[in-house]
Amino acid sequence: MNNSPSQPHLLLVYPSTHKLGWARYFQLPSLSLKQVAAATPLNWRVTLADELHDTVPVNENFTVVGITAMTHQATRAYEIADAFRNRGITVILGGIHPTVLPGEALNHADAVVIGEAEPVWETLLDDLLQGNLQKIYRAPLPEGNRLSIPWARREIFDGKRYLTTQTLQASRGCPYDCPFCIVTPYFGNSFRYRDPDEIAAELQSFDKKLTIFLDDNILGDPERAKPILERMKERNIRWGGQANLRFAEDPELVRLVADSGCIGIFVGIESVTGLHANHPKTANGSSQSDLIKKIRDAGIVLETSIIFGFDDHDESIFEKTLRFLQETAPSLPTFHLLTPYPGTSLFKQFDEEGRLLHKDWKRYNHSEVVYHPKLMTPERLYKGWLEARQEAYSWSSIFSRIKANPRSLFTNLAYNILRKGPNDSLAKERT
Ligand code: B12
Repeated sequence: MNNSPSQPHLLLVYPSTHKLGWARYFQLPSLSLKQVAAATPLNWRVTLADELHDTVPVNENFTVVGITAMTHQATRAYEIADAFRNRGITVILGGIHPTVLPGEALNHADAVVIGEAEPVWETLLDDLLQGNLQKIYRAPLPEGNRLSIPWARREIFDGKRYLTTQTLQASRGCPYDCPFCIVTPYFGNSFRYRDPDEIAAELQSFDKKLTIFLDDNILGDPERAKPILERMKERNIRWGGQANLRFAEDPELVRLVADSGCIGIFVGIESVTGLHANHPKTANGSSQSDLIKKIRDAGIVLETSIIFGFDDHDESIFEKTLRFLQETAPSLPTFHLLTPYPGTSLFKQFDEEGRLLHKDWKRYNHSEVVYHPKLMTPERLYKGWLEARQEAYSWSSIFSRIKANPRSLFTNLAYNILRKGPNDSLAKERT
């Protein structure tokens, strides 16, 4: 690849509002930007500025700057975009927030990419070089169930330290459509899988063991997931990923996950009431407790994400949740505050009901209450969330979970200790 002054140069920016200290070395690099880099023609030079590690070089020159933004990053993304545009440098915004609110993003960008970069990025760069840049590049809504994506360009992470840069996707999309989630409304309800041979070839290119799948639901289609798990087992890979509890309804899949070098599965339990009418994920036949038990018995480390603040949650939800966690003992519970992200049906509902406290996007981060809960005050919800986190990571709770997970005792202990620190300091900082 040449590096001549005439070579077009793309700067990709991952905005961050806070510095993480040593914890930055345990983060995963942005797969979104890795894929944008992969879709960039090879005659372009590509540089990454990840604000967790780097200062964004706002005084340097680039042919174009591409910035990604989730909602909590949008305000910072706009600041960076404005700084470049004030110097006459072209800025493109993409990612979930600009996809949902392209009009807002266009106040800070020369063009916005709506949806996935792959189908439109090369055209955009050609238009730019020919002085014909359009304002909106809209990727068609994905269809069918085949996913073919260019291999990630991991060299953009060279020189930065992350937990691993070996992240990839086996699929995109999710078969469900939860009211608080943006994935299906904006990326369509097609669940697309890559060819197992293509995934195997990408895995083959990895030199270290630790690999993280960043799918919405890596086990969402058991018949497609199984061949991938077989290959990871053959290659002796250590891997983690996100799924849905219902994978435990298939005993063969559970066994395969356990045998395939899985270091942990993250699942959204969302609410232990499991009752809210529009929650399609909750058990069809088996209860959440049964499914957790099956996963635990197979020795799989399970991280469960709980959300507080649904409309059927009153003050008793905290106690009920802690009791549920004590009884079911998943390895690592995590707790989030319900956040109505723009573009979701939840956002529309709360906005129409006048329940949003503000639209200060940087505070839409799962750890602040940004709306009026139905059955308690925002303050009560916040306090309950903080206390639940603290209680779940008290030594007695940790030990009772570890006792219930004898097949992965040391891993569980290590993970829980790593989690306890940040939970304790958050509680200290905010109470
Ligand atoms: C993997 C993942 C994570 C990983 C991220 C790992 C990493 N560093 O890559 C982890 C677990 C760390 C994570 C954390 C969080 N996540 Co997350 N995550 C996802 C998930 C499941 C996939 C994202 C992904 O990488 N997809 C693959 C890439 C290739 O696709 P993509 O991001 O859509 O990018 C494509 C396009 O959007 C576009 N694009 C993106 N950026 C740009 C930029 C330019 C210039 C261009 C041209 C195009 C472009 O092109 C890309 C390639 O096609 C999504 C759900 C989803 N399906 O989007 C949620 C999601 C993005 N996360 C979400 C949230 C809320 C969070 C957290 C805030 C949750 C929390 N409080 O803990 C944190 C924030 C962490 C942080 N660093 O700030 C929300 C964001 C909602 C919103 N409106 O902001 C999502 C959409 C989940 C949801 N169901 O609502 N997440």
